[in-house]
Amino acid sequence: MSTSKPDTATAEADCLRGIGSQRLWSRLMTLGEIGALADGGVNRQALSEAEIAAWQYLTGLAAQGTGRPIEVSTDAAGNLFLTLPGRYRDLPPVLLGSHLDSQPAGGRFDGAYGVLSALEVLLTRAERGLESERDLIAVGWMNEEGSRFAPGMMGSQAFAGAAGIDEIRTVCDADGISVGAALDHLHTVFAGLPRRALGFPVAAYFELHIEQGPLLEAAGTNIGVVSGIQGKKTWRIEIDGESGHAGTLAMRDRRDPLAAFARVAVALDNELGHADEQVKFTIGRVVAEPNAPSVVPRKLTFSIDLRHPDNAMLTRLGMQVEALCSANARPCSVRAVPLVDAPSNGFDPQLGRLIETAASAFGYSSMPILSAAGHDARYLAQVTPSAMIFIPCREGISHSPAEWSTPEQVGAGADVLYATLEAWLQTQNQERHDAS
Ligand code: HGY
Ligand code: MN
Ligand code: MN
Repeated sequence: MSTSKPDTATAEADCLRGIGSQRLWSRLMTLGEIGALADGGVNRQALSEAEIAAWQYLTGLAAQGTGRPIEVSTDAAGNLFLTLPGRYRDLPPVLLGSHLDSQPAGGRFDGAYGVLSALEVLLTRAERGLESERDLIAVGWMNEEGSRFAPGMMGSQAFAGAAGIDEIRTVCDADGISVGAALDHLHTVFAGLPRRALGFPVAAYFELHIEQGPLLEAAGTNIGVVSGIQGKKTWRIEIDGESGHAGTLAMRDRRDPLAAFARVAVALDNELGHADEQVKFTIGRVVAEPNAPSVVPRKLTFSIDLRHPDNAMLTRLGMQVEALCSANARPCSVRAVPLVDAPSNGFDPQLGRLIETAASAFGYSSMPILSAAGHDARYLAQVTPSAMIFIPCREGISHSPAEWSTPEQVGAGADVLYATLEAWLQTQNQERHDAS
C-alpha cells in the first residue's frame, strides 16, 4: 500500500510552493562546468566525453534517492530517460525534458536547463510524497544541436519515427567518427543501463527552454507560452573544382571552388537572406579541402540554414537554392544535399492554456510566442500532445558563451513546469475518474 499522497492531495498548495531555483541553479552551474570553456561558454557536443560526463552527473543526481527510486534507461538512439515510477506502470508516461548537448561554443542554459528542470520536478514530487498514476520521465534527447553530427535532433527524430536509426548511425563527424561508433561507445560506458524500445507511447511532452531571442525580455514578460516552432530547411552544398599550385596554375585555367563559393554565397544572401523581414538565412559552416594557403582547393563544402514562419514562403525560397548554386558555381560543379525539411508546427493549445494558468497562479506574466529556434518538441509534437515553456535570456543571446538567464527567471520557469504538470495530471485523473 503506497503511503504517498495521491495527486488529489493539496496540489494547489504544492503548485504555489513551486520549485524555486536554489538547488536547480546550483546544479545548472555545476552542469555548466562539464565541457566548460575558459570564456564561460560550454563545449559539450553530442556523444562526446563531455556529454558522457553530463550523463554521469545526471544519473548520479537521480541515484541520490528521494525515498522512491528514479530508474535510469536509454535506447538505441542514445536518449537518456530518468523515470519516476507511477502507480500504474502500463499507462503511457509523461515526458519532460530537452537536450544535454551544446554547440561548440554554446551557453550553459540551452537544453541543460530543460533537462535539469525536468529532473527537479520529479525529485520535488517524490520528496513531497506525490505519486502520479503514470510514470513521469525526464529525458535528454541525443544530438539536438547538430554541430558534431548534422543534422540535429537525431534522438528525438528517431524516437518519433521521423528518421531511421540505421541511417542516423552512418553520419560521421569531421574526424570520420560515425554516430554508430559514438553510440556504441556511450552504450559501453553505460553498459548496465536497461534499453527501452526506440519510441514508445507517450501521454504528453513538456519542454522548458530559454527563448534564445529578445522578445520576452523586451516585453518584460516572465513566461513564454510557445505556440509553435518556425519552419526550417537545411542543406549541405558541395562544390567540386580542381586542386592546383597557387603560384603556377593560371587563373584562366582554374576551377576554384572557393571562388565559386564566394559568388554562390553572395547570390544566396541577396536572394534569400533579404527576401523579407522574417526570413533567417545562415551559412554557418564552410570547409575547404585541403584547406592550405598555397593550394587552390579541390572541394568546398558549406551549410545552409533557412528558416521562416510561413511555410509557403519557406518552400518558395527553398526551391531557389539549387538554381542559385548552379548558376553561380560555374565552371565548378555543385551538389545540393537536403538535410532538414521541417515545416512550421503548432503545439497543443490545451496544454498552452495550462501553462498560462500555471504562470498566473504564481503571478508571473506570460505571452504567446512562436519559437524562432528549433527544439526536440518539434518531433515530439508529431507523436503526442506537446508544449513548450520559455523564459527570457539576456538580450536574446544564445549559442554563445554570453548566454545567460537569472536565478529568478530559472526558478519561475521551473515553477511553471511543475505546476503545469500538476494541472495536467489532475485533468487526466479527472478524465479517468469520469470515464470509470
Ligand atoms: O538550431 C536551433 O534552432 C537549435 O537551437 N539547435
Ligand atoms: Mn536547445
Ligand atoms: Mn541550441
